[in-house]
Amino acid sequence: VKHEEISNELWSAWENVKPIPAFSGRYPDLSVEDAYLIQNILSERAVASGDSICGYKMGLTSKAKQRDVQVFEPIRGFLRGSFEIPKNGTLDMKKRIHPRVEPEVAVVLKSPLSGANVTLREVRAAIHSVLPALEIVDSRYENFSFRLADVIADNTSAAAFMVGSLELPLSPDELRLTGVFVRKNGRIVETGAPAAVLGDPFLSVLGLVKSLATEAKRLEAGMVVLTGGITNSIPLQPGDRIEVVWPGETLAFEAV
Ligand code: OOG
Ligand code: MG
Repeated sequence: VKHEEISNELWSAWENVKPIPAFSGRYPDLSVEDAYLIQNILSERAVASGDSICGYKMGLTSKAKQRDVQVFEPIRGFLRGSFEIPKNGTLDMKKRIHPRVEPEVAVVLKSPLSGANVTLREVRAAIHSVLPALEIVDSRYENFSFRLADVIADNTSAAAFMVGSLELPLSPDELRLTGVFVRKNGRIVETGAPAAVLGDPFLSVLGLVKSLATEAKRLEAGMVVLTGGITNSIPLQPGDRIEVVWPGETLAFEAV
């Protein structure tokens, strides 16, 4: 499989805001291992272009999201520093192909996490804060249509994210049942709770650390982790106003 060639196509699709056909059709043997190698080329290229890797994301950690895209395994991607959008900001739709928004729980770390044998207790001890978040996903593939290896190669559709500042409960029991809803142009379109994410979003962080360990990588202090969409993602059109409402904090933006 031609890792460089595939990563070039994905990079151009992002830069030119032009979707491409999924690779699994053209390269039927494209494996998950190939896909992570391609993703790594994209992350190196992002850093070489002056961007930073400010954290990682997990995807497809809820049943809603898995059904959404018909891929039934959790996946990992990286977050570029330039992906972060300010609270109450705007999302520039001219730079987007077919973006969607989803509510997520973000975790910020106070100490590094590494190793295939990491425990949930170690994950909890390394957490600085649990924060409301939203992610914008924007697949580089035509019709938002892909298979497992495609979406991993495409850095799990990562495009942008927003993180709040009001801390959510650190206790898994409380966090699980802290509700969230999404309003689009004043109407509630999705509701959910962090329990949707593997029953406990900290398990998503655990899975991420184990997955990074296979490449001898780790999470650093200060990194942000998106634990995965809680509900279906919501398609965005120019002019849409989105509010992700958590108890005590609303994350809002306007697509322009
Ligand atoms: C794949 C990325 C999934 C999540 O939170 O589940 C994801 C996609 O939906 O395009 O970010
Ligand atoms: Mg997501």
